[in-house]
Amino acid sequence: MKSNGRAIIDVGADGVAVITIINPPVNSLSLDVLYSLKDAFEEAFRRDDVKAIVVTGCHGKFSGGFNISSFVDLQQEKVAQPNPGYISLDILTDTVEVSKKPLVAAIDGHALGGGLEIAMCCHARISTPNAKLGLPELHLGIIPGFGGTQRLPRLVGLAKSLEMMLTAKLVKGEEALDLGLVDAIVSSNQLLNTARKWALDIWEHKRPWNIASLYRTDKMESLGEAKEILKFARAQALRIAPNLHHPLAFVDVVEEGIVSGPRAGLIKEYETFEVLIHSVPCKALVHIFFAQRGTMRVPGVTDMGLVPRHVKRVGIIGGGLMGSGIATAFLLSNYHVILKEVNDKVLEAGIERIKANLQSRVNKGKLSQEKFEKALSLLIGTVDYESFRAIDMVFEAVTEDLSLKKQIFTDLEKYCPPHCILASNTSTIDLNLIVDEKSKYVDRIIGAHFFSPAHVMPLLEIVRTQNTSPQVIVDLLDVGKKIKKTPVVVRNCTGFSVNRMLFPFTQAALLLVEHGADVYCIDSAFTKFGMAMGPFRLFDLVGFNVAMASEAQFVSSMPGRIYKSMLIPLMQQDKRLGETTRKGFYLYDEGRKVKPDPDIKKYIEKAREISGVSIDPKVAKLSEKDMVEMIFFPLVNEACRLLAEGIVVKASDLDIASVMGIGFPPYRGGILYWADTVGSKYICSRLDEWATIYGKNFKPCDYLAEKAARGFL
Ligand SMILES: NC(=O)c1ccc[n+]([C@@H]2O[C@H](COP(=O)([O-])OP(=O)(O)OC[C@H]3O[C@@H](n4cnc5c(N)ncnc54)[C@H](O)[C@@H]3O)[C@@H](O)[C@H]2O)c1
Ligand SMILES: *[C@@H]1O[C@H](CO)[C@@H](O)[C@H](O)[C@H]1NC(C)=O
Ligand SMILES: *[C@@H]1O[C@H](CO)[C@@H](O)[C@H](O)[C@H]1NC(C)=O
Ligand SMILES: CC(=O)N[C@H]1CO[C@H](CO)[C@@H](O)[C@@H]1O
Repeated sequence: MKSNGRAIIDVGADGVAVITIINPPVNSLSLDVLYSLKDAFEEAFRRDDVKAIVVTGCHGKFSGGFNISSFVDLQQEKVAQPNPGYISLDILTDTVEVSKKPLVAAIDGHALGGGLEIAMCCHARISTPNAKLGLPELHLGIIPGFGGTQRLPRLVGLAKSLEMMLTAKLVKGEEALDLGLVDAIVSSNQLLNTARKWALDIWEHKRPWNIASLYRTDKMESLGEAKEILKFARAQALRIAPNLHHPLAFVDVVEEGIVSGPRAGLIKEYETFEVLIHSVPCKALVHIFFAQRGTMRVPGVTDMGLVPRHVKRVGIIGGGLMGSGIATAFLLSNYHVILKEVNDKVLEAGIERIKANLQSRVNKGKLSQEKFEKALSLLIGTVDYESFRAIDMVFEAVTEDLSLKKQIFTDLEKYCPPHCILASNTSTIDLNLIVDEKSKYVDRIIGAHFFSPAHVMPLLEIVRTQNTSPQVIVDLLDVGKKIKKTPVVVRNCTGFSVNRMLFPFTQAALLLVEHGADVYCIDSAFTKFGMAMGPFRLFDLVGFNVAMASEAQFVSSMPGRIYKSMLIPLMQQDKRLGETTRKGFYLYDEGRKVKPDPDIKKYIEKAREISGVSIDPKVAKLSEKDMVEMIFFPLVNEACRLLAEGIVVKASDLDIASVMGIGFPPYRGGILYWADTVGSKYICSRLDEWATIYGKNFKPCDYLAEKAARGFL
């Protein structure tokens, strides 16, 4: 059987045994690694020539934590259940931590999850300044299983440990030192020697031999304080995700350790872990973890052995909202950016927007002054194309106007070098129309659809035409990853993946309101479901002008499936345009506090009158579950169409698009994963039922109907 990593032991002449975890690329933990570690520890304890022990990783990484693929094996019960209790208690607590020989962890790179839990069993920890330490289990729907919930509070204090666990926050070397999570910081090349020396010093009593992390009390708050902190943490856990159990489980397990002692805490920890690993949110979050990485795999493109070309200089045309956001994203990732505008005045405004974007990161403490200066130094503004002769990739983000875009691409072809990738930010224009089919350059034209604000929103839709070369797609995927976006490759269609899914969603919401459902009840049903906001709050955020412009496109691209409501146009007439005018479906005060507006009723009544719809008592009394279904199932239906039409290549890409572009709760696994848990038969039957009452907009597409007949998506 293929081995999933191992640990090796190497005893030096100084009497220090160095135990190295070896499991590239991230030194993840597996049962093989753990059992091999156990053997290495036992050998070190047994051997008379070993005085002290150093545990470390390799290739600049300590350990990325338990291999997440093995979670899937556990959930599907493909492997014999490794007993977390056995690993946590018998191995880590009763063998390693109680060792009579000093143990020092030498940490470089990541020490995450189980990796940090092993390091916390050691008697001292030395790290590099860039090492990142943390327990990110929150993101996976579980709690740590190897003692993390008990040892972290005892090393850094209760308040700090709960904050770290409930935000899944990683801390870097310096901060870890301040917190007491590590005992010293040294550079990478001194790491191992310092750790060896430290271990020997403990052995020779030149340094204090700290008692086991598990039994330390020096950082722990008094019982009275602890109660307050736990209370606060529970409130925080409920706020983070009222639908989730596992954030609360962190607090319960930590509390057990305080009330009944750390050993009882360890037992409750692994028992809770075993339950959570089989929970629906954990499965969904693990699915999202892999789905997100999976967007980088495009059959027929990324499996051809192509290597992404090096992109160093990026040109951006148009310094408006989108262009300046895109420029900011590139500058933050150390790319040289050349921003072109039509004249000096507009150029200056664009540069100011970029500065403001960067400054706001400084203000939020997310960017140092030094990095701010560095980023700005990489930016060059221009009003002509001369400097475009040396760029590798260009993003066009000018006003949405076909003839303007055509002109720009003609210019670009003249000035940019032959290898330069030509990307357009168009959200509405068919790329095939922008570039003359006969152009020599059609193979390097690609769409790059960012979401506003581009330097903040994580998703990037990469739009390929039938002529875009696989190399160019591979290049843009790589660039997207480097600027910290999650790229999803799509084919051209109105709205691409995200806006196209959103359209039927907003349409169904309008339909329900005209038939008698309450705007604010609908939004509340969606926030309870776990969305950041409901459809009407979203309308306000996007702005009514944008929403109506988008509707106009769908009217021509999906004729026969449009629900024409006058509700928003009526509000537009009164200059209520959404959040920017402080009046939309809600009222917004100075501090952007949101309030429902009773006046909304009169617009709804008028809209109803125009469409000739009367209140349907059934709709007026819909349960929250029904509201969510009637608005989300049309979105599921559209997602199925996107798959059937080949706009996206796999369902999991739409799960990511829905989570990152629409705010669908990741712990429900994304739109199609969720649909699968609800059941395609049920979805189809409800859509059929509504189609007969409210029109064919609801009618399930062939793809969905077929899946329902077969019983899965
Ligand atoms: N046990 C845990 O709780 C745990 C462990 C590791 C990583 N993480 C999370 O994953 C992120 C690290 O990934 P990145 O994207 O920054 O690194 P990366 O993209 O540099 O990682 C390289 C590859 O390793 C894979 N990978 C990383 N850690 C893995 C693991 N433990 N099991 C299986 N595959 C793994 C990734 O899918 C990726 O393909 C962190 O943000 C962290 O929150 C959580
Ligand atoms: C996790 O385990 C799987 C299967 O055993 C392996 O293919 C994969 O490379 C491992 N991942 C990491 C990050 O170690
Ligand atoms: C770029 O895309 C955005 C968002 O889709 C669109 O509104 C805009 O018109 C495009 N161009 C510019 C210059 O922002
Ligand atoms: C390359 C490609 O897929 N082109 C399509 C873009 O979208 C229009 C309208 O849907 C189609 O007609 C093109 O074939």
